Amino acid sequence: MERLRNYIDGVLVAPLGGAYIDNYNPATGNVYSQIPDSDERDVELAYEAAARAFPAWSRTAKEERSALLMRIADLIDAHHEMLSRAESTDNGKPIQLARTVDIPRAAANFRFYATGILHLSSEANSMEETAINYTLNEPAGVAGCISPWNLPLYLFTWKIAPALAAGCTVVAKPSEITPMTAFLLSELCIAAGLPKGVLNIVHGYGHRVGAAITAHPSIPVISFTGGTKTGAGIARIAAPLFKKLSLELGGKNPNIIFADCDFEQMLKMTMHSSFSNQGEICLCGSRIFIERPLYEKFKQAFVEKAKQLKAGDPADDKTRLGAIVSKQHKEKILSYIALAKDEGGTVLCGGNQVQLNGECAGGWFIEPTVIEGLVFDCRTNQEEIFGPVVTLTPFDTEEEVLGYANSTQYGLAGIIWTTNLNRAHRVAQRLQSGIIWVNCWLLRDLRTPFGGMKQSGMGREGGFEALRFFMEAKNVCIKLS
Ligand code: TXE
Repeated sequence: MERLRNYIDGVLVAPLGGAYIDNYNPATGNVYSQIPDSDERDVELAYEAAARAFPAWSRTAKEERSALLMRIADLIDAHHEMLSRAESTDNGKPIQLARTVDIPRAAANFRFYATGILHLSSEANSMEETAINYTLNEPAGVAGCISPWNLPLYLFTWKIAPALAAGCTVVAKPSEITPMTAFLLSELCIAAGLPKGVLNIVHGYGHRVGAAITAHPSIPVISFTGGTKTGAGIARIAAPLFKKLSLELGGKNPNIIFADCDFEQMLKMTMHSSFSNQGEICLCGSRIFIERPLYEKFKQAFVEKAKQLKAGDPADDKTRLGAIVSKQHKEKILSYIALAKDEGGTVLCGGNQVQLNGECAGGWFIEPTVIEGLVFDCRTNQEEIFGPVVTLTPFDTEEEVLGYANSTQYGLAGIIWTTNLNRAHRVAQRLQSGIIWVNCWLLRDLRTPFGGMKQSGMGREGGFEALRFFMEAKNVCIKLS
């Protein structure tokens, strides 16, 4: 069975403790590889390699760093099919999604920051005849990057690309649930000629490897994407060490549908925003609010479409709903469906685990599930489920739906469907979300700020903000004589 290795100081190495964790294929329920169960000693080795590499990398000309990152992007493109298959096997997502979203966007992340760093400028502030100030942006040091399992390579590269472009060296940890493409990336980095120690990838559990990165006294910057509870724990450790923190956490996003929307376009996109990646995207719209005159028509059409969406083998080109990432997560989703029923909800379709045949007989699949009849402030409508489960709630006024939409502890994304431009602006302004899509979903311009309000996180990724996050701004004030 394949054993993955850590990528430390430019080479692939076994964990010092010699222990491994089983890695499952969610579509079959079988262990298909093993990943290092690394500990603080491996993190320390990675840190030391990154610290040794930092002086040279941070002083490497931007053009040279850029060229190296472009080379990695080219290698991702050159291995597009292999990486797509690996992502689909490791995560359970449909191969079609990995091919069209995950892997192309991983390459795009590298290209975006490889070119972005060439355009980053700094400010000068003149105090007329008295003095002139200018700002230096200097790489912050060794950066810690911790990423989740839902969009494995996509979110991993969304952190390490800006960190490396900014001139930081990196100790990174992918999710132990989906380690494969990060491992394959380490092979591509070696092939690209990335200098040793610039990027180090340590595999293992969050409470061991992630915690060691977070608590490391000489890693001044932590970029994390994952659950809100984990993020809070990281913040508790990082705060007294005065680390710079970027936290991208959970969401419970509202999808607000007004009766004047373009119905067909809305319906098609609402299927995606509800069930893409089995609902395991922090930006999915899991609470669907429908203006009352449209409620019955929407409900009928949406449930009809949801019933047609069948879970299937992720490796099949035609599959649009794959496997749930882990057995434990599948149980969590099913427990929320049971809770929804306890809370008085009516399951309009789905609600059950799916039993496939053949190779996928032991896999973890759940039907697309649509629930109505719940009050806005019940647990089902307040807590992140992170699966193919949505609730439907009618509303009569803008004021009412804004109250529902803003009622959760989260504030990551919001979706608005309307052809009334004034209303779109008005509602967008009052939604407590860091990212708002009007008449679309998941349309991404990498220059825009990406992140959430309230308990959905801290800071914004994307654009120059991500580059500046990995840098320290230093003001130099020169008095003019
Ligand atoms: O996330 P975790 P999990 C949500 C979703 C999901 C829940 C838990 O609701 O059900 O989070 O998912 C590492 N110190 N999202 O268990 O545990 C861990 O190893 C440092 C939303 O995957 O937060 C992994 O690499 N690191 C989300 C990463 O943190 C620790 C995407 C995320 O794992 C750690 C995924 C610790 N103590 C899940 N414990 C989104 N917003 O995109 C764990 N980790």
